[in-house]
Amino acid sequence: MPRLFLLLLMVCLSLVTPISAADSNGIPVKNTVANAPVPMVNVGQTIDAIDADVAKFNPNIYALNADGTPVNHNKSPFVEPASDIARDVVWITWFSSLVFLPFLVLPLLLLLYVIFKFRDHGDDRKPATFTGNHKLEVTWTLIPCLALIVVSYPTWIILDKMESPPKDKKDQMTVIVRGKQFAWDYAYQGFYKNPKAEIKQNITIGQNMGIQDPLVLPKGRTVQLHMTSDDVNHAWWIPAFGVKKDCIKGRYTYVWFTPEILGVYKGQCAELCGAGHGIMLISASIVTPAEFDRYITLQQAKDDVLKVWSAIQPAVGVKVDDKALRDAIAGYLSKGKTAERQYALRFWIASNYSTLQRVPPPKGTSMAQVIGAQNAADIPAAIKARRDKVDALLSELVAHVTSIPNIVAIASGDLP
Ligand SMILES: [Cu+2]
Repeated sequence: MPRLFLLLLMVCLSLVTPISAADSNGIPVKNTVANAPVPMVNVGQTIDAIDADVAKFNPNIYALNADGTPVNHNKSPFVEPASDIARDVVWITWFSSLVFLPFLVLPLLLLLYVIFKFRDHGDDRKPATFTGNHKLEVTWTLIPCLALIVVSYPTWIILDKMESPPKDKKDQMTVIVRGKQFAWDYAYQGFYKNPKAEIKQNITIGQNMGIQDPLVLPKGRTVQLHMTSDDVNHAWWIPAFGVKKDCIKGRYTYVWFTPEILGVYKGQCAELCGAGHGIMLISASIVTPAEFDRYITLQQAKDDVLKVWSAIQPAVGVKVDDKALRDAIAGYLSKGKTAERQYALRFWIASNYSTLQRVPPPKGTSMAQVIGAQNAADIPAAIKARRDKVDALLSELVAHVTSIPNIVAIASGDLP
């Protein structure tokens, strides 16, 4: 019997292949599904560069395809591991399961065998009366001990790795994560690649119109999340990244991982934290490094867009005041007219309209009334009309004041 155990143990070990099945960039060769472009249901809006950025930087995690399936589905680390840590966690889970599987299966088979073999055959045979077998007892104590040692060694290595971010900070970044009933704030702290630009790049995101902002991260750059809480205990958890950590008031916990696959990832607070715990959702969008640089540029112009947004999207039932809108856009441009800032204005208006459509309209009103449309079917056209209005005024005001050659390229959908 001990030989059988050993044999099975060896078979199990040989079944488990190393996790380093990766291409030359260290990216797993599987999971091509997640690299496919994420389709976006963005009713009525032309899928141009701006809308493509909105889908990446402000993905609608509630959006459904025409057949009712989610546009951005939940990704399991076992099917679509999306970080280095996730691949390690999945590997150690399968490895330990396979090592321990014989201890579940073999005693059951042995028990069944003994029950049938030595059952009462009705031939008056007496049961055996021997007790104890030291060799056997020592053997079946030692083999599980051996299995524990076999599993504990790689487990310890991975646990240690999860607690020890890579020492080379050159290609890393840090984000402070604050849990609060019932949302998350993210403060991008350090972009070690360019320390001089860090102060400029310090940005904080959280909620917009009550909708949780996603954590946007660049593919291939290690991120450290330092987590804390403003009130009760929460836990930040995105399964596909293989990380889950408690956020505790008054202290910092942390995780690190390197996102490896582009796409939108969904998670959830994993610590029962109150009445709104079930809707304390988490989302993350992994983008290319170039897209991430653009995201940071957009974030820096975000607050300046607020006045333009209030002018183009006044209170329910109030008409857009063209003069107020023109003044707001002129005010925005007075702080800078670069192609990036013009693009940022157009992006945030599109992004805010995408968010607005996810927010339930105030009681007694409809989404059509909020947008200023005749009826539900008219909503996309009404939004497009307002976006066109901003674009037209932007072109007019920029051309009026100074010549910005890129405005033509931007208007035709090219990215700055
Ligand atoms: Cu919670």
